[in-house]
Amino acid sequence: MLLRLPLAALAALVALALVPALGQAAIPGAVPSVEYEGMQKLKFKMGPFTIQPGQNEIAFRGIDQKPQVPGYITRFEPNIERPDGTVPGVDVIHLHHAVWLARSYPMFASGEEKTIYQFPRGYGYRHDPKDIWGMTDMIHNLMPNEDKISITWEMDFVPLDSPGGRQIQEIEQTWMDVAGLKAYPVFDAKRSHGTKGTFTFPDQVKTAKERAKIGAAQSYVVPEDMTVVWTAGHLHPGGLYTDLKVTRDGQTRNLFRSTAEYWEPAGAVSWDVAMTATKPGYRALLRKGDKVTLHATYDTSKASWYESMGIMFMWWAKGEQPGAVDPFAGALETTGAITHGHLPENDNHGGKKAILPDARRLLSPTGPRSRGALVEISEFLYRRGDLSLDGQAQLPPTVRPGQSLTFKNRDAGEKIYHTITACKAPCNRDTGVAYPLANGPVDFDSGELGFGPKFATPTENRDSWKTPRNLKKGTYTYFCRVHPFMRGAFRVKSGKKKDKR
Ligand SMILES: [Cu+2]
Repeated sequence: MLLRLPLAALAALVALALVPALGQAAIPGAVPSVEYEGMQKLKFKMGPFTIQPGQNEIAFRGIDQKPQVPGYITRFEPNIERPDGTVPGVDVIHLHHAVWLARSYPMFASGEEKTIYQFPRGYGYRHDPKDIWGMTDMIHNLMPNEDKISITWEMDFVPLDSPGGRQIQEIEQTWMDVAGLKAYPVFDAKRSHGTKGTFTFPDQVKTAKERAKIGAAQSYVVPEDMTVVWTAGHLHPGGLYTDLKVTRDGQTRNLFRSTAEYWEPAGAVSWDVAMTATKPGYRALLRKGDKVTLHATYDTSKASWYESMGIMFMWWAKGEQPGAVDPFAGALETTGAITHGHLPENDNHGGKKAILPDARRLLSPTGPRSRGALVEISEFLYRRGDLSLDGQAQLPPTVRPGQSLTFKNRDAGEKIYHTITACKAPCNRDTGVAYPLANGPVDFDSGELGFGPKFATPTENRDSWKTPRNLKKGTYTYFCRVHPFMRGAFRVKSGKKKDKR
């Protein structure tokens, strides 16, 4: 339960710079600020941090700078940037997630969808300079080289004693999470899950193993009358929408659907997306005892999605606010609007041209390379059958039907985690935000091979994995979900002479 950890347990405080917001490239199509008299536009930057080659780690950090006077945060705009101020491509470095914490609870959060929090006029998060701030984040380096990244956030801040401050009412937040609260609340949305190409978690969960992933924060019982004034969802690629629903006296109504609106030409498969948030006039009245539940729906028609999330942050004011609509009595507008436009960091979609050989056309290895059922992974290479290698090492190692090949991650000691994840052959095109996908003819996935405490790493806590024994004859291509430029192949074939390849 990371989010309940005392912040004193966080890593050493990191110096944080307050930089002027002037000259910053505006986010395209950003929802406009709600202006208040006396409002300050602040930009904070934490870092730069050195991001290790291939890093996919959860970090805990203290934040030692924040507004020094009491007031209200009315807008929050998260991002990452390089030391030169540019935003890296999402296919190179991405903000898997970042959660800003205060009073030992999530305050703001973002993933690569970079939703802008803009609270409606008259409402804000009350900041007390005595609050202790921290952060947990996961910056994912998809490349095998070191990088430097800062996490930035821009805030509209209205001091309590300013004319604007006196017009603002405090709102509080409830973290709804289909698989949380915990540091890494994830579930899988595979093609075999759900119906008609979509899967809703947890509604369509069938197995006990999947059921165990349902989080305590999937539901929330309203402790006193309140009015929800803002919410938006967080999903990973493949995500279609998150639904917040409310149940009262056995009846259920929709509270809000946050929809993933994709610019991605390949559809719901990448981070080239924005989530819808509630519109400025949204006021949903909840009564004491109402049960609010969260549901996350993924597209499972094109690919399987591993380590997926479904989160909605629900912001509310106490009591019945002016204009509040009781979802059981009136017509509540349950759809919203995106908070920004297409982001240029998502422009490299990938999959345009073949840059590696088609493994189905490669011969099987001969000589010493042909023996042994172990494939070691080191320095971002599958040492046998990696499509970027040459000669015998590139040829797909073979295994007889009913047997399996073992993969062992030798990079695990460097805290570099790899996966072996099925992708549809030839799986040899250029890497981008939408390529490759986990869309092999059958699903297999090793999970992230590596070690570390489950609450603080995405790993499986093992460094090896065996291919399924039930694969039919043929050539199987795979990639690493953590470093999608890594591609390999293996082959299931009988020992008979006619099986030439
Ligand atoms: Cu990898």
